[in-house]
Amino acid sequence: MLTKLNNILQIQFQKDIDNCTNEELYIALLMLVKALSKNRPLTQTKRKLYYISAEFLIGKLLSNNLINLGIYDEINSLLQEHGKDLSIIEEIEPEPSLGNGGLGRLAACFLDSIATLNLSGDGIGLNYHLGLFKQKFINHLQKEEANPWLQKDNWLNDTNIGFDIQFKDFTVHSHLYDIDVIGYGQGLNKLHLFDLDTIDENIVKEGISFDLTDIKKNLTLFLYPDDSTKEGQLLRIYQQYFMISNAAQLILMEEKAKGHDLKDLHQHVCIQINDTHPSMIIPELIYRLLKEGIHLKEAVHIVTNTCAYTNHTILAEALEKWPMDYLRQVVPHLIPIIEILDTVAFTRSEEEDVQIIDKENRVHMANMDIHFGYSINGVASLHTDILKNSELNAFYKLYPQKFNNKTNGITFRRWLLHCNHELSQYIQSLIGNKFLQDATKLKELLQYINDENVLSTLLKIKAHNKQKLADYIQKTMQISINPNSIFDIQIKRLHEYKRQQMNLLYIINLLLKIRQGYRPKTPITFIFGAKAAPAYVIAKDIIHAILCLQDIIAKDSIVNKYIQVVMIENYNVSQAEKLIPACDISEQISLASKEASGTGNMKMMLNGAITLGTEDGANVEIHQLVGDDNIYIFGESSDNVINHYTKQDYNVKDYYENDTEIENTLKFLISKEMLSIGNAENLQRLYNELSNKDWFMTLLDLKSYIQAKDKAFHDYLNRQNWAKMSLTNIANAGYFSSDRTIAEYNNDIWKLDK
Ligand code: F55
Repeated sequence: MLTKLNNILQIQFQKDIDNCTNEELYIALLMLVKALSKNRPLTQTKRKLYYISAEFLIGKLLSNNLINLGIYDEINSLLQEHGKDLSIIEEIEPEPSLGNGGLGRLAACFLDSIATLNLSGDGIGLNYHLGLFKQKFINHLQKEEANPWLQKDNWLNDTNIGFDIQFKDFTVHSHLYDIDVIGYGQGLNKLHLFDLDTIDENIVKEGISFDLTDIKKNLTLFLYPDDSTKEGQLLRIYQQYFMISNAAQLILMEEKAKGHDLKDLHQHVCIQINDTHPSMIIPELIYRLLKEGIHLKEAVHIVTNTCAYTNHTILAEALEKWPMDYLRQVVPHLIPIIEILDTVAFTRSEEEDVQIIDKENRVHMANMDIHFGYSINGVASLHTDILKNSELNAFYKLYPQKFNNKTNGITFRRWLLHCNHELSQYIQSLIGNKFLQDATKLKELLQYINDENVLSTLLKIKAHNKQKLADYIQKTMQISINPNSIFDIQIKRLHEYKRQQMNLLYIINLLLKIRQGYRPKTPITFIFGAKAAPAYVIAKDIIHAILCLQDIIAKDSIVNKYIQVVMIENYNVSQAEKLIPACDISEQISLASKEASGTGNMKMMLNGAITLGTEDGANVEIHQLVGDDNIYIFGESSDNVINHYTKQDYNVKDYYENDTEIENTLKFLISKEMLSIGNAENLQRLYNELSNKDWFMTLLDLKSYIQAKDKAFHDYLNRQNWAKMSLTNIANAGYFSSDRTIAEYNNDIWKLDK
């Protein structure tokens, strides 16, 4: 390996390993990995999957690729012998900015598992130049900046593939870049990212604003451009159509190249539609099959048996509905097809809930997916039940056989082996490495539940990871945190339903108690990481309030002995890799029924954190696996919450009007102290929202949250027992391997090797 590496360094920089810089070494390693992956054959199965997604939140790739190629340890020690440090070199890689949250990270975990299980399945998406914005905190406010991540040397392989994409008023020609997806031990697939050569990053003015109408220059600039205006919505439609028309053409091209008859498309291909963003692939494929001379009825049949849809949310505002008029302005050739599909759907059921085109002449993308796909799945068992029994009940009655659950998973290569090297080595020293193939083997750890040595080693590893995180925060943010405090961590997109505001109210409540003389037994560090969508006003107000509180506590010389708040700037995958191994308490506090699954919950559990959560999403399954004693569950059940919404009987005032403690906690948001640091506009708006509306029922669960959280902090003092809980969580995390999830997708939906 040394010879190979030195050869590359020689050709590229006329240097060898002993006198090259870390930057040069990073580039050489990137090239080495690319060369090695070329030696692997592309994965072949009888059928091929295409996973189409607006996001692939892949994270940095160097270390993961080295792990999956089986050469991480070899390279690591080789570098050490020459005075180099792989952990420093891997930092040089910019993080690809191709996703925003759970949906995108799930797609990335899935690609890893699909390749690892040696299934032929490629990802298809877009090559956003500036991706999701970079978050800056200025005057306690989130500011958005462009996030250029594409450097000269990168993981993209240029292809000479491109397609004509026809919009109403003009045609563009796409350009395909591929990233190798290297499985662990075996498997090689592609992530196909489509782009346009005419994109112009210079049209971005201050922050992230740009001319929304200059499609040839802006099409693949940003992920999720602001869609609060008509122009913004049109741009999203342009992006989506560009993605799926490229996908359709690539798929049909590959099928023809294999000599397959397009009439047999569904025998050879399946397409997983990740949320509704790629839904236009359905009418687009029908359109293209018609052009190939296939009759309408047959085309509809073929496409229906090719496409499968995954739902990631029940939030109405996140289920896409595009006005027919907008679609007509961008892709008029799809209009007659959508109208036909709408008519066919109407013949199957006249019920309003299942129509494709609604009374306001908007196309319900999810409805089209369910009628004209052969599978619809939710992403955790509770979520799928809610889809079947309430949200999509009308569809469930129509097509019960299409509905299935696929509880999410995470790749243990990134979320254990890579991010927590010490823990993964230690687990291997205890139970061997069989769990790397079959994650449920982690259960064998349970034999050590009373082994004091093992328990104290687990605590020691956690302490190391906390120290490393503290060093990182010191270095990058110049904030010093106490590594001996409890690390209570909430990291996820900012959304009212995820209830970062409830965590905030807990901290305010605790601050007030400390001022009244209460003394926590162990200091606590509350860590947040979250980006808010640029147009999501209240979410940005919540960030503002957290940042103000962070300051107030830091400046209070009594309170700061006991608690500290740190909000991490620009939370992303690379930071998650540092935060998760250091987590003691994993905050999963969404309003029951609203978090489809969550996957951060699984990552933290796997790394030995204890969940503090509601019975929502996959928390329900975590709870079942670890039992009552190894998790902190609180709050109203999803049934009760759904009832409150149906009856519209939740009145937030009931929860503070006769409760001065809660009232004072709320009022702190607009106290002189907060207003002296923050902006009246933001704080008052947040206060009004919470005290008048509280759409996501923060106050409904606040009391039981406080109780459960206090108990967790109290239990933390019993270190031995805490270590047992931690071990139990790690041991039961095997179920959440994305290898299991993908095996289920394959058995029930894709059937790639049949
Ligand atoms: C982004 C843009 C739009 Cl228009 C709609 C949704 C999203 C998005 O980011 N969704 C998302 O991340 N959903 C999450 O998917 C995860 C994977 O299934 C779930 O674990 C999580 O509960 C869900 O919120």
